[in-house]
Amino acid sequence: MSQIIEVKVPDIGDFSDVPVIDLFVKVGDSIKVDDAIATLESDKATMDVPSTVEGVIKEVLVQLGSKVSEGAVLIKVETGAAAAAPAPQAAAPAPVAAAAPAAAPAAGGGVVDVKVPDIGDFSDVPVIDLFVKVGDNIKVDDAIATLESDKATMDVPSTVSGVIKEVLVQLGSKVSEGVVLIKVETGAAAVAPAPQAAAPAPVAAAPAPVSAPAAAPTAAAPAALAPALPLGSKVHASPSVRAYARELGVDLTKVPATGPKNRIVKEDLTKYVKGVMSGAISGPVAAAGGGISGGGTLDLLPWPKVDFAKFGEVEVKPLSRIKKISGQNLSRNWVMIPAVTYHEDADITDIEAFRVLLNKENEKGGGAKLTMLAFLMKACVKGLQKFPEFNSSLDGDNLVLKKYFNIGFAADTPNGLVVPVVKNVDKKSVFELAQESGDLAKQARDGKLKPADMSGACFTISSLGGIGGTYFAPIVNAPEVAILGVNKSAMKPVWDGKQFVPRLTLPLSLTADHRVIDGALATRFNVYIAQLLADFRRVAL
Ligand code: CAO
Repeated sequence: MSQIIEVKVPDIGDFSDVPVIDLFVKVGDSIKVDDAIATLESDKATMDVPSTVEGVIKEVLVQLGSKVSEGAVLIKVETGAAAAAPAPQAAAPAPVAAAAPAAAPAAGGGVVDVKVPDIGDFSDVPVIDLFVKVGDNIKVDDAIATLESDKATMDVPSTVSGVIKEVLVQLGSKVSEGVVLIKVETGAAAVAPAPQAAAPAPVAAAPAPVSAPAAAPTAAAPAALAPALPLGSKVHASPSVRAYARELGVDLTKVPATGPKNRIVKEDLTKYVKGVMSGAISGPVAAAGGGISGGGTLDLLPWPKVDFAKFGEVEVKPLSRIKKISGQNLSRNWVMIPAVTYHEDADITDIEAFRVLLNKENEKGGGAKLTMLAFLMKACVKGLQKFPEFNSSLDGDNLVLKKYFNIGFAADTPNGLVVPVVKNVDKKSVFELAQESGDLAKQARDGKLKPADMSGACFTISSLGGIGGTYFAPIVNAPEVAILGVNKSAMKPVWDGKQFVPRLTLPLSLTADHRVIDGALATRFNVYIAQLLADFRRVAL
């Protein structure tokens, strides 16, 4: 007996009048439980609305751009024996690529090979993730493994339901279309309950799509806020979400899923990372980008809430806009970059004497005062030219090597730290660099820098030399991969082979992103900068 059932917008939290930004259905389509009908996007979230019934769509009551709220009817579906789409075993399209045809299981069951489907022109693609083991119950569409070619990452879903009898691949195996991944015993005893074609849930019982993933695709799963997956659960996420998680170093088993069928969607990941970084969520984020051997995790406790006034008088001052922005950048860079700081001493006795001499000569002409920063910029560009990895940025699995040489410098201002950028340092004289960095530093202090003055840096120098200090560990200014910190120079006794001689020594502190620059390279760079500063004639070579 067929009947017409309305599928409505479920509970979508506090949102109303949310625009439909994607519509996946049309009249005449066969639809199954959990198939996405439309995507809604509020200013806070994007959410797919899944169907709660199975059947044939008779009417679509919304269109792209329609604004909907809870209870609005999206589609009318004819359900029942005549209208119902075929059971998933028969249809079961693979989400990524057409599944390799599996031998049809005999009615009473049997062992079925699940093979790598058509994966385009790729062959010998490595298995980078394996979600199954012998004895697991698997359902149609459950991910078996993730394959990653140099162009794409793809999950291979199961085309059958049953119990896994054999797993024929392992992490790192290279596979091509037709290779058997697993053998599954299907059939009455082994098969997981098939999604029900009958008994559609009344619309009123529709699960909320954002927060109520149904573990099994039954029509009337109760709505419940998705917790992080219990330990040992399989993670459901698209390849792009997995790649994003790998990039961020996030353990997906810790991320609460809000997508259909308990899938983790990109917004879940973003929300989780924001939560961890702000301290609102106490959760492990893996040490960034897998750059640290051992893949250790970092447990972040919630930010302590203390009533300081209990202990004495306090004054509450809002953070400046610059402090808020730089604070977010610094936190991200501190958490996500596996950074190491390397120290070196540079003998700047001669270059300082030269600088003082030039400034004396220059006094009469009224030209710009030569600063140590200008010499440092020139030396750093020479270093970037000799060691191009320092003039790069990470972009996913690629390293972008820049052929231009723009140097940022940290400037301390009354409102906080900013980083003006001197462009094309390789093409400018030390005098020009002194003049330009001085002008930019003044604009920074006056709050007059424009966004263009602060963008495009390849490498940053943070000079605390005018203040003091011996060494420090600057934070890499992402997406750059290294930063050079300098403190105040001091006269130190240096052994020349025969005796101690007084030399003006500049402490260098180079922090580098270990994903790009290893310790040997960083030390070579530091040594080279020190050599250039010790004998600036080398810059001309
Ligand atoms: N060793 C010894 N003296 C140094 C020195 C060094 N490494 N660097 C600068 N000096 C001296 C200068 O020669 C100058 O002395 P005189 O006035 O006698 O000529 C004095 O210190 C002041 O220099 P300065 O720091 O104002 O000028 P600068 O060109 O060297 O630096 C700028 C400009 C913008 C980098 C600096 O003003 C600044 O803001 N530094 C702070 C950067 C910062 O906050 N970094 C931390 C970032 S992470 O929190």
